[in-house]
Amino acid sequence: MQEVDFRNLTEGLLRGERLHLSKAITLAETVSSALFSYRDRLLQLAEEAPKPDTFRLAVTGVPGAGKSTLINLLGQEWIRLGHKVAVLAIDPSSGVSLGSILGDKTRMAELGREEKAFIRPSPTRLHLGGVASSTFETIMLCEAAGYDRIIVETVGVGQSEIEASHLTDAGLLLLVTGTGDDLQGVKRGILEEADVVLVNKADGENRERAAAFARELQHLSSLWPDRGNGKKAQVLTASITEIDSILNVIFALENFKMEILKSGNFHERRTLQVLAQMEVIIQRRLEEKIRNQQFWKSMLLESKDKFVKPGASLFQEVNHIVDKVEFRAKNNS
Ligand SMILES: Nc1nc2c(ncn2[C@@H]2O[C@H](COP(=O)(O)OP(=O)(O)OP(=O)(O)O)[C@@H](O)[C@H]2O)c(=O)[nH]1
Ligand SMILES: [Mg+2]
Repeated sequence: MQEVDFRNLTEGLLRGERLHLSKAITLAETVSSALFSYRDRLLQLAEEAPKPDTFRLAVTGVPGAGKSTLINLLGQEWIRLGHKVAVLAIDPSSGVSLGSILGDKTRMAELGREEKAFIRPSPTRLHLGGVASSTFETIMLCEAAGYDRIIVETVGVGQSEIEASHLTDAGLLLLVTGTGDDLQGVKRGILEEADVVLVNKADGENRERAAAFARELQHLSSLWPDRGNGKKAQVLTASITEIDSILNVIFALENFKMEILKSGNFHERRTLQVLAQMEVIIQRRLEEKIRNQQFWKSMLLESKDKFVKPGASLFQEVNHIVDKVEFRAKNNS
């Protein structure tokens, strides 16, 4: 990368150009050591850039619950209200990702055509570091480009939900009736990450059942512990066939945002997230530094050679290498 390309990239990013935002995210995710200094400058710049008043939302729910379909509508409504919307996906499992990315292309087609929308399927399967290791940086870049409503969609129920909830201001959980998502099937841990719970696909034959399920959940939510913000999850029903139900979701979310802003919980939560990210990013950078040093590469090769013959000890080698790394660090300081 040349200096002039970098300048183009950052200027375009700050102007809010989608193409430049895309390229900036790719640079932030680079594994090429030649680009690390550009990446670091980019992130610093993005951090310092003036940003709109932003709101980050995690959308979770079992596969097929209707997340992408809902985000498509939610995003368009937000844009009509004057916002710029970025949609990111966290997808830890390589198996599903291709299918869901293809599916999302069609399910979010209308939103994708909006000038003020940016949709980025997650390339997490390319990461060595596991689940969406750079989603935080991606969020920051989107905000530097002027996007003020950031939606993080997760695929599957599990680790990615927890991850997403640590990166966002609010959690929207989608449930559907009649798919084992009854009360026994709903994992408590997942409910606890939600600020707004949607019983989705409340239409046709499902309508009554969804309403009853929502009532049960609302009752249960009064028994769940809150997320430390003094607020119980709000339960709603929704269907793509009723635009009013989508507007209600927006209303509930914006309301929630206003309340946590007022109570101070919004800033408290973001500060904790920054501190948690600081640790994660430092660890990643340290690993990167070690991995790129010649001594590390030759040490690994040497150790691997020992395993050509039987009898070598895994843990002896591990300890030996860790000691050496520590010794070098001490002597360099
Ligand atoms: N009847 C009805 N169907 C819906 C509704 N919302 C979504 N669907 C359908 O449910 C199916 C799954 O929707 P998606 O939006 O792809 O679900 P998802 O949660 O994003 O799925 P993954 O990304 O695979 O986890 C699609 O066929 C949608 O058309 C709804 O409100 N009512
Ligand atoms: Mg989806």
